[in-house]
Amino acid sequence: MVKYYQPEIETASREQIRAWQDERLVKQVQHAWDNVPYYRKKMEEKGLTPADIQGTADLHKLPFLSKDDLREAYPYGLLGKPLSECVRIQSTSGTTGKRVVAFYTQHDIDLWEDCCARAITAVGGSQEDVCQVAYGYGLFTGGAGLHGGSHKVGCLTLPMSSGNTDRQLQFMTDLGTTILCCTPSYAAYLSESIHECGLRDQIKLKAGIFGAEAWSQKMREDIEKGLGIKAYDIYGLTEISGPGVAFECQAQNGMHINEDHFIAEIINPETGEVLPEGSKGELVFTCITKEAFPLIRYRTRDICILSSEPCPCGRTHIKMCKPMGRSDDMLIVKGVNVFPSQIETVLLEQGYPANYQIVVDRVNHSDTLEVMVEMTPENFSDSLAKITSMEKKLVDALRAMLGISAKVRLVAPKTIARSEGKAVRIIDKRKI
Ligand code: DLL
Repeated sequence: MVKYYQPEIETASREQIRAWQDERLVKQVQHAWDNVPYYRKKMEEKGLTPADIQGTADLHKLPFLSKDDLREAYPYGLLGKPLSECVRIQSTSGTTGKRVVAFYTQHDIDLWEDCCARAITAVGGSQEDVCQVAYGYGLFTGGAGLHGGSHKVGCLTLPMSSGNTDRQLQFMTDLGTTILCCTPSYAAYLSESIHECGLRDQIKLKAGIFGAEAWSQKMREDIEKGLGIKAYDIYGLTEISGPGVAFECQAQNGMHINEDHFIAEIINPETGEVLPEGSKGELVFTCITKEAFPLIRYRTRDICILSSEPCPCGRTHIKMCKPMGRSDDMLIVKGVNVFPSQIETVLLEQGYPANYQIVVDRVNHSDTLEVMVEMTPENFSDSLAKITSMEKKLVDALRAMLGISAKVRLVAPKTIARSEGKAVRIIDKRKI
């Protein structure tokens, strides 16, 4: 029996899950009311007291929290426990504005690591595995979360952090890494490097746990083929603990949300109205077991769909699809909504690698959209006529997908800087 597969929790009936959520939500609202004056004020502004919240059926009455609240309350305004009981902070990877700082008690760390352990177990991980954690360590939650999860499962943990690719490959081959955890862009880069160094026969990888940024189905297929593994998605955000809020099982068809710790809702991002299951909208989380940072109805800005269709793996926790974009980083170009993931889909479908940059600018009051993408070593050419014809094909495909025209610039392989963490794919000069 694998230790971190917890069937009594992960395959509980929907009624049982609902009963846990009802009970824990009531307790959490009382905890926030008693200990987080910032949230108590928000409830009072809506004329609410904890007595109004008897279970999940009342969740919709509660006020939302957003990144703006976190900035306003920075750093301690949303703390639910005295600082003396907190043992850790983690912080967002964002580079603009004030950073978001999240606090953890030891209990919170334990629950977070349990969630990551579930994710590792779901991809077949056990104490027989060597787990290479190549997410960034430090303030970013990726390294710390998967590291803790790997320990709990009992894997031999390689705390590599991101970067230093030569060293990653050396440990991967010398120590026989079987599970790789990193961003999908770094996984793609590692795959490229493994092929270049002729190491494909020397690696023992069987699975990868890749998340923290958007990646398409086509990118999954490329990574799986390149590394000879199964590539699984993992989702999370610093505010709600970090990776492991949701994770993919072997069905590779959506990520199970750890519903004994988090309640998920989908709302209309414009109106805040709660939408029925199956609708596309903004994902909102309520943490029902966290002590130090008890966020209630936190708006993630991630656009998503939830589904409680039975999963072949037997888990009953609701699944979220891959985030389909963000309600806030959606680009509006010439009045048209453009999701970077649509552009990536076109590029990959046309046989280009996921090494691209999208540059948006405004010239003479009119928006311009430029997509810079690398040629592959196979289709690389320095013939101007050939490049022009390849660019035209991409321009047409992008117009068909987006409904607007984009300028395409093909560049030589390895021209665009590689990312060791989250790739910087959008440069919106209009905001600079
Ligand atoms: O990215 C936590 C994480 C680390 C998740 C490692 C998975 C693996 P933040 O830096 O706070 O936390 O960024 C959170 O990243 O709101 C999503 O927009 C995006 N994101 C996270 N996971 C995925 C994913 C971490 N699997 C923000 N697919 C979230 C697409 C993701 N986007």
